This record gives sequence, structure tokens and C-alpha cells, in this order.
Amino acid sequence: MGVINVTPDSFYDGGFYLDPARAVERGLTLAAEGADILDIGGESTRPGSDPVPVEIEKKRVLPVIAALREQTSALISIDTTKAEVAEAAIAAGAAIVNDISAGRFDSRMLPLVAGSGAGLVLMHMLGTPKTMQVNPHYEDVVVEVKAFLGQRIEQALSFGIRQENLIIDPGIGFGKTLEHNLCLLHHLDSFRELGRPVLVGISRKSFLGKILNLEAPDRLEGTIAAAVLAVQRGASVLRVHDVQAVKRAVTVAEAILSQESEFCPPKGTQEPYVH
Ligand code: HH2
Repeated sequence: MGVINVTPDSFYDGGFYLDPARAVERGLTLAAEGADILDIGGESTRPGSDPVPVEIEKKRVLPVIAALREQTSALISIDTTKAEVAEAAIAAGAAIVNDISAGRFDSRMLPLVAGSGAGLVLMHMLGTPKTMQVNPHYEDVVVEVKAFLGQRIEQALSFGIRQENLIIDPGIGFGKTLEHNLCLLHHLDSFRELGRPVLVGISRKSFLGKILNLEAPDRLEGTIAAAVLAVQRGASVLRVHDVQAVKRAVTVAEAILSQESEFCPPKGTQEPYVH
């Protein structure tokens, strides 16, 4: 999933693609690099950010979605928490709603998605973007995030959204300390028990900056390391700004992970390694 933020203030690509023509060009580039999904957002959700009025959000994303729909076969997802934006985006050609509030911020979101037949990403967040990084606390972050996502799956199903249309996301960086983010990634495979594909958004996020002491423009290698390990732990969708670099790294990782042949017995059957 390639990220295109049509915003002035996103933490990494803010201002790069506010011009619709640039956003479309970026989308086409990411599709050519191998993105299966293009995630278009018109509101930054970085820590401390304020919501954007619905009309502004629509004005930012709709022309970009409509143009990309014409020019690429990649699926388009709309990154929004507002049903009105999602509805207009679906009408313009979006096939997936990526809702970082998992349908909690707008009571019309789940009925809308159910009626449209669109796919839905359900993400975990503690509080709102404005407050989420103010002293986040969990007794057991994996258990609690998993329980939340399980409840949101049930809620989505109760509105008639089809199980096969749901994707889940632990919400890296959304109300989590460095340790919470690392623990969620370490245990990412346990989210597969919820029976839905797992999406992760690790791209250039501040947890990488905390480990490396680097700003967002210098976090590509960190993103790749996290992406490869997320795939090894069963992630199905990686939400990234840098499709080509991550795709190349993941392709190599998958080739190694899928190795099993007469020359390469299944793991666990090899002779013990003697130094
Ligand atoms: N992260 C961001 C935005 N949307 N959606 C999902 N499902 N998962 C994520 O981890 C996720 C997301 C934040 O990244 P970005 O869009 O690059 O920044 P900003 O919110 O500042 O626009």
C-alpha cells in the first residue's frame, strides 16, 4: 500500500503532494513501483494534529482519486475517519476505506461501508490524534490491542460488513510508546489469530527515529528492516511511502522465507549446527 498524503502538514510528505497533479503523478509512480493499493489521505493524523473540515478534506482527495481511478488499475483506499469523505471517495472510485478510528469517530461510517461493499481497514488508536501520545498506558499492549480489534471486527460484522472485506491494523505510533510499538511488531504474528489480514504502517515513523536518532527523511533503512520483519511475522499489507525500496527488500525476504525443496528441508529437520 503506497501512501499519498494530499496535505500541507503530514509528518513526512506534508506539502509534497498538495497540488493534485503532483499527487496523481506520485500515485502513478507508486503503482508502477508495484503498489497494489494507493492510500490517499487529506488529513494529517500525526500526534497533536487537529481535524480538517470535511469540505477541505474532500476538496483535497476527490480530484486525485478520480484521476487515479482513470489512470491505474491499483486499488484506491481513502484514509479518513469521516463517513461523508468516505462516501464521496467511494463514488469517485475508492474501493477501500482506511479508518484509523475503526469506525468510532463517525457513527455513520460502518453503515456506509456496509452499504457500499467497500473494504475496510480497522486500526487501533488510543484516544485521538490530538491526545494519543500523552502518556499512553497499557497493562499488556498486545492483549489489549488484540481485544480492541476483535471487538471492532464484531461491531463491523453487526452492521453487515462482510468478514472478507475487513483488514486489521495494530496502529503503530497511535497512542504507543517506543516499547509498545516494538512489542506489537515483535508479536505481530499473534494478530493473525483474529482471522483477518494484518496491515502495518511503520513507514518513517518516529519509533524508528527514536531508535536511530534520525529524522523522517533518514528513516528509509529503518522502515525496510521493520517491513521485512513484519512480513516474516505474517503482515499482509505494508503501508509505506517508499514502495520500490520496500518491495525489493520484501521480495528477497519472501524468497528466503518460502524456501523448501529437496536441497532445503523444512525448518527444524536440519542437523544441529556444530561450530
Ligand atoms: N499511519 C498514518 C496514517 N494512516 N493508516 C493505517 N491503517 N495505519 C497506519 O499506521 C497509518 C494510517 C500516519 O502516517 P502518514 O499518513 O504518513 O502521516 P500523517 O498522518 O501525518 O499524514
